[in-house]
Amino acid sequence: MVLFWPAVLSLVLVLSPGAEGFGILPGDSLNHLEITEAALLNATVYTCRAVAQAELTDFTFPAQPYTVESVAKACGATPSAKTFSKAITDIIIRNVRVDIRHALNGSFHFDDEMFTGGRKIITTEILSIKANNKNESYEAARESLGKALHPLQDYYSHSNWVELGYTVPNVNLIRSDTSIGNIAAPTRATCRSCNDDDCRNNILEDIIREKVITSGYFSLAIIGASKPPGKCSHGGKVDLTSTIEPKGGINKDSLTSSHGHLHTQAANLAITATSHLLEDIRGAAGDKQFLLMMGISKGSSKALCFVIDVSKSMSDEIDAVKTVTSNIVNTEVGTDNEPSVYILVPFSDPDVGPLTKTTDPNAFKTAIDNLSPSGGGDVPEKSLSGLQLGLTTAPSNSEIFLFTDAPASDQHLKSTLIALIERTQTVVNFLITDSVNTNRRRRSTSQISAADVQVYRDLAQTSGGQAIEVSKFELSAATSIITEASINSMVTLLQSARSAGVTETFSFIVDRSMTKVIVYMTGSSISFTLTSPSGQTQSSTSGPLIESSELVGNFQTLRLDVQWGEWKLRLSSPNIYTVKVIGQSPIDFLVDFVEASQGPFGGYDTLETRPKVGVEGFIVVTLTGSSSATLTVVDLVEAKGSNTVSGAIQAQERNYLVKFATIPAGQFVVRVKGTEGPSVFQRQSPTTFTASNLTISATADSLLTPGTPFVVPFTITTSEVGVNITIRVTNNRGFDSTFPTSLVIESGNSTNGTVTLSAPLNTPSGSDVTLTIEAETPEGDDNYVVQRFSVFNTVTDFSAPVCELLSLQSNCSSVNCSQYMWSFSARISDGADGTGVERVTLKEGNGTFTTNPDPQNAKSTLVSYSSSCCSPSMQMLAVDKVGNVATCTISYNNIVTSPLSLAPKITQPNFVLFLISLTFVFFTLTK
Ligand SMILES: *[C@@H]1O[C@H](CO)[C@@H](O)[C@H](O)[C@H]1NC(C)=O
Ligand SMILES: *[C@@H]1O[C@H](CO)[C@@H](O)[C@H](O)[C@H]1NC(C)=O
Ligand SMILES: *[C@@H]1O[C@H](CO)[C@@H](O)[C@H](O)[C@H]1NC(C)=O
Ligand SMILES: *[C@@H]1O[C@H](CO)[C@@H](O)[C@H](O)[C@H]1NC(C)=O
Ligand SMILES: *[C@@H]1O[C@H](CO)[C@@H](O)[C@H](O)[C@H]1NC(C)=O
Ligand SMILES: *[C@@H]1O[C@H](CO)[C@@H](O)[C@H](O)[C@H]1NC(C)=O
Ligand SMILES: [Ca+2]
Repeated sequence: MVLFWPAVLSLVLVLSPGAEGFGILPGDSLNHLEITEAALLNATVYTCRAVAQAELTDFTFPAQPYTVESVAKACGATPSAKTFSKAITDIIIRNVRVDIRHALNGSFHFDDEMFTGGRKIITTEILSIKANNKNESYEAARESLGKALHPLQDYYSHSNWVELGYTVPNVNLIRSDTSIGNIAAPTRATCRSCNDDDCRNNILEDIIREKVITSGYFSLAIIGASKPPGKCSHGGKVDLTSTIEPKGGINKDSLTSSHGHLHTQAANLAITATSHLLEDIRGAAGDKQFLLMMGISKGSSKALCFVIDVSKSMSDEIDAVKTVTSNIVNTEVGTDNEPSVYILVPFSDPDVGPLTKTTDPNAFKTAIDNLSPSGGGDVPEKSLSGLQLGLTTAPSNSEIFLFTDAPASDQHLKSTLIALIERTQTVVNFLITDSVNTNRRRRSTSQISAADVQVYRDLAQTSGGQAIEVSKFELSAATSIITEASINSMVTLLQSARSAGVTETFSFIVDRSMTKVIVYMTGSSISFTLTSPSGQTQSSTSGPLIESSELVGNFQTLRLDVQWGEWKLRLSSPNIYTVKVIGQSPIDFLVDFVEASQGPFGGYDTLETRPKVGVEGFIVVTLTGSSSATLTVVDLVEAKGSNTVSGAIQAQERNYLVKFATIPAGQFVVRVKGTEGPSVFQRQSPTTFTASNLTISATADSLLTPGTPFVVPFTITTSEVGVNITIRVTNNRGFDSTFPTSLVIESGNSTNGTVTLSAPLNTPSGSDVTLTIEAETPEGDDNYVVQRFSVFNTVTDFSAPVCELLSLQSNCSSVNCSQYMWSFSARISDGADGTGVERVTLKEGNGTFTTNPDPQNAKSTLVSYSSSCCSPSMQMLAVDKVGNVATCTISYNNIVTSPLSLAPKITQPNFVLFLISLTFVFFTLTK
């Protein structure tokens, strides 16, 4: 089997702790990150090939080793490189996090012979992933996927599966309804002592001979270690059970582990097992949905998300949105700019929603066309609740457009929204009509005051978006300008806000990868002077440096003549103003705050909170869109000034760990510089980040059962004892929650609390809920933790559908196959207790394939197929409603090989005896 050596050692040193599970040790050992990345890249390549085959388009395998960029390109989805990279990182983070959050729970690592517990984690997460994908909750699916893969991969390192001589994965680990295998009895001895230098033969001969499955025991302490007599240990320096008789260990985590001589076999089996699990998820989801889970789509991979005030006064605005949506759908569908998902959130007061989330542009258009102004009126509207739903529904790093002519009636949500913006790094643009700035003549009470607009401005600025104030007549023009840039996948070169009266010169670099450069300014009476790299200057919109410009309301756009090199832009205004420079380029970056784990294995985990102010801090930067770009500088730049803190970069191929001696107080952005060949590039995070003196952490199981109270414990820590902390808790689904509204920091500098969430019984399985817990000191220092939980209903259907052949006809002969045909009909059923057949699709075969509902049984589907005899076999995939997958292979001339289904009823054609193949297997595994 080909072993993939990913080009990236990437997050290895950053995120992967060493000791438990495939780790990072010297030599060419493979760790969880590499195993997972190799399998994800491979599964994506094969899925894209299947899609290409179905669409009759060409497909070329990328060269080995695969990379994010080469796979995205082979998939015809080059602009998806960033979302693909993010999806892989999200899955890997969840995998590696298991070592940090569940270091000592044997089930998560198949230690301590905890086979039942380990399999339960895997199979439960698989069902949850399938439910999430069906519900298009792809981010939740990725989180569960990472969590499922960790124990699955560890099995091959920590059990004796490899020592038993198996060269294929244990298929029962991803099935719920089978025996895992011949597991050693609790009292049965499995190992003898060995010397650390040579533990190759420490597993007892009878265990090997009888193919008894066991795994190593693991503990950081001798006291309290519960290794029963005669059992194997995990082994290695941190595992103290390996110092108790029988001494030594059996793990294959690296080449230098106790059974390091089997590391490569174990790692390869882990890759294959990961591939099988992915194949199962893909079968249940369908190819296109699987690719969406991986962040790959034709087009831009970006969401188009509108949050619209639909109260009475909004009819002109709604018409403008209809026009702009039509234009986008008409011009972008089928191009590289086509959005991957469309989201619509209408709001007034008290109504928010219903939410529309669809991949079908026409369904989106219809939803927009059906909007009509109603309710609300001359009162503030629930704009922030609408935005909360948009922010928790759109994928991370999206761009949202909010339309309103009213102040927010729910301003208490402002800090929650800032938390969501910082966590998702989504850009929010406000299109505000009827504000005092744009409607000076009218003096209606419904106008938005300057103070009310400030809430929108603050949110826009934190997210790197614009707060555009225009008249109703200018709205279409403003919307076209701002959405055009968004769907064109522009990168941010510079973004800043300044107080009234400040004059400042900003600089930005236009690099060779850039094909368009646009400057946005919001404010009034802004004067500017542009200086090009060659030293030319220009202070008005007409001149050689500016190709075109538009001014609508408070929003000025300059499209620059693209000249490589460093530009300068001097700005001044008697009023507050913002400036943003964006450019079209494939090269971009992802940034995540991480913290060093205090756990036994070290490593770094991503933060779901603000980083701690005034102390050492770390971020991980990933460059996307170029395989040859190198990161050279990472700075945290004050958002309202120019002070910077520079980071120390530790390069790890595609990813970088960046260490800052002190995380600054106040708002800051992340600015990176790098090189690609001779070109120097500069990018900036659109999002503005803030650090805090408080730390907050929450750990809860990720699956929430409707109707059952779900408890989320959290801890707040700060250096001052006795502080009274205000707690706010919100969720995006309107679920009931109970929590303490204030907590006092006790001795030990921390305090604990719990949130109890209750999802109503009718909440659909596979949906998710985003919970935000906020903590604020009397001085206004605040921090939060944002967590997403999957809603998951217990599943009782573990059986895949079965295929039953009803009739088969053929007159194929060995000569001239093209003159002859074969055909069959079959029933695909899911059993009386099954959830029913959801979908049957043709996987291989060139014939005509049709499916029809079974008039006799609502849980079954009828299939008919006819094909030229030149294509002698076919394969179809049958999926039930909870995602159990079966593959049926049928050919006209084979023997029945696996009558697992009901006995085939064969209608015998008049003259020839036919031999039928009816194999029934779970995904690619033949037993
Ligand atoms: C790559 O994926 C294909 C399709 O799922 C699978 O058949 C193959 O075994 C995988 N290769 C590896 C090395 O996992
Ligand atoms: C609590 O914080 C104070 C002030 O920073 C510090 O001196 C003290 O050591 C902390 N106590 C604990 C138990 O962490
Ligand atoms: C903390 O503050 C809240 C609200 O400000 C107040 O109701 C509560 O009594 C305070 N708790 C203590 C222990 O002072
Ligand atoms: C909070 O909970 C943790 C873990 O359950 C515990 O170790 C700690 O002592 C608790 N702290 C307080 C202040 O109750
Ligand atoms: C954190 O604490 C320091 C010193 O106590 C203080 O100067 C600073 O303003 C605080 N930071 C925040 C974000 O409140
Ligand atoms: C379908 O046709 C293609 C090209 O004609 C051929 O390569 C392929 O093997 C056929 N598939 C089956 C299942 O017969
Ligand atoms: Ca079933």
